[in-house]
Amino acid sequence: IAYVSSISVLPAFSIQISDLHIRLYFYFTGTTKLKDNLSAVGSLPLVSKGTHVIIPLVDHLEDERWEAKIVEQNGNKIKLSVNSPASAVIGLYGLTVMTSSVKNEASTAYDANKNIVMLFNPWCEEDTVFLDDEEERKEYVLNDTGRIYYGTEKQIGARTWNFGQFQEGILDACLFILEKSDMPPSGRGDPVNVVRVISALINAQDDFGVLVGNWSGDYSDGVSPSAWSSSVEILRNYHHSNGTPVSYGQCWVFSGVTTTVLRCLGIPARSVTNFQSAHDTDVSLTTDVYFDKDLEPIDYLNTDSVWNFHVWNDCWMARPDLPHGNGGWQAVDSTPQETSQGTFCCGPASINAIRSGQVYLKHDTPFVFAEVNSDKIYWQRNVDGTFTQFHIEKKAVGHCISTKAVGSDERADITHLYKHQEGSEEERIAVETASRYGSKPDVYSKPMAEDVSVEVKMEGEGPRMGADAKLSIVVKNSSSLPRRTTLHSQVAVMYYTGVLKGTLKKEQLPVELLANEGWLSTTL
Ligand SMILES: *[C@@H]1O[C@H](CO)[C@@H](O)[C@H](O)[C@H]1NC(C)=O
Ligand SMILES: *[C@@H]1O[C@H](CO)[C@@H](O)[C@H](O)[C@H]1NC(C)=O
Ligand SMILES: *[C@@H]1O[C@H](CO)[C@@H](O)[C@H](O)[C@H]1NC(C)=O
Ligand SMILES: CC(=O)N[C@H]1CO[C@H](CO)[C@@H](O)[C@@H]1O
Repeated sequence: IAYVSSISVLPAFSIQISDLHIRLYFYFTGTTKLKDNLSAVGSLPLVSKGTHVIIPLVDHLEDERWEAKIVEQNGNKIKLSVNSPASAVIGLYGLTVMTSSVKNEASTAYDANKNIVMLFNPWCEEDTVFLDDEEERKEYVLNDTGRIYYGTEKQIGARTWNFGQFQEGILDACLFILEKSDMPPSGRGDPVNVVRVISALINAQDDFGVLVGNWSGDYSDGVSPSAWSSSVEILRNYHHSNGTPVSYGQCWVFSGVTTTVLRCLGIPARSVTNFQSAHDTDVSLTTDVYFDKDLEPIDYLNTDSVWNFHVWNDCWMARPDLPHGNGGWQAVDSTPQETSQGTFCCGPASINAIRSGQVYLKHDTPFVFAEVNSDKIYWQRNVDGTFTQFHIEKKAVGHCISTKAVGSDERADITHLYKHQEGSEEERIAVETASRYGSKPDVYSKPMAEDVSVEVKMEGEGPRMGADAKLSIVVKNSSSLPRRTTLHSQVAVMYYTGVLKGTLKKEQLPVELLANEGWLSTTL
């Protein structure tokens, strides 16, 4: 979407406009610094890369091509309308207008003194980011404020966030971020590439990106992650310091800044919160908990964790690179957790592919799948050092996935977009399909005796700060025979990131289930 208001292109000699040859050249510069000397950085605009565009003058503009047409003529002033194709490389362009007289070979070049910015266009049907709903475009592209959810699924909190994508300096900061990436300009017409690069550059890890993550609890030499409520200051600080990473962020800050940058570049985007969000460290697509033979947890193996909540982004685009049906919302996660192809970035992963367990569709679908729909699998070490699974929790992960509703400040629950109804046949098929592509493909191949089930129930709203927590453990037998077993229970406190702080209570109780349904309750 480029508008050049007025460039004076007055021929130095007096001739009739009908005698004039006009030619427009668009140069993709990618950066303001390059405007004056393109050869200095070795990225000369090339016609073959779509970064040097020669625009013909035509009588009728047609869609999907670079063309210009005279729309107004007044004395020796003319006004041109310029068409660009939807696939045009986004970023900064320079413009040169060449005029020459039909009778005279000599031509004169005029450089526009303003840069032109090309953005993605969700209003344009041919554009990959086209979004076919005016209310949704107003929310996901134009709304500069929003809400980011946090807390626990029992006590969901909402934080008002100022995305500020139209505030002064923000577009410049976004273009500066693109400029910092090594992405060749010719790749910038494709929102899949652009979103992937942005997810890498919002975190400072490995590329001096925008924000440094810190979960230590001590933020004395920076700004505490919970003190931010706007992306504006963060992006301005980053740009004004010529790319010095800003301290500190956690997931909601990474997500808020990502929403700003994507909306600013014309890609529909929203911040999304997942409660009970798993972090799978070994691409097993399961959340694994390891115990020794006495059922003591083996801490150094227990690297997978479940966060109270985690915030990432959805962005909207077609996916011509994937099989049909995978366009629409795509998950992208800028919080540095695991590397993808050697870089801390994640996505875009089609949420349709996540829902159906088609984790082999790029990018990073296994990781996002595990965040929302992995089973929690408990393993016990055998005498020979191997592990046998002895319990599966199928509903422990991925609850109340939330985003701000369109056109209101209400919370919209979008869990159904990420996963089928918990426990439904479709959901089980998705989980088992996904795990076949993970590092433990045989997890579901051996049926386990599942006739004794365990459920932990929390009374009321769940634990509150400073109050007692009451929970009960219900053990049920659904077999036709009596069952004898041992109940190992352990109560621990954790940070919201799933990192263990300490153990409060540990117990082993023999349980005998005779009658229809044995049960046992313990409270803390
Ligand atoms: C542009 O940069 C190149 C390479 O650094 C240099 O040789 C050339 O003189 C510069 N041109 C101008 C107009 O500054
Ligand atoms: C987190 O912040 C503390 C204090 O502000 C600092 O000492 C520590 O190095 C930071 N950690 C990281 C990973 O930046
Ligand atoms: C953004 O959304 C809120 C809540 O729906 C609404 O009150 C506000 O007017 C919207 N702002 C814009 C600029 O559309
Ligand atoms: C031996 C015994 O009592 N078995 C019971 C286990 O529980 C199921 C129903 O939950 C009963 O049908 C069995 O009779």
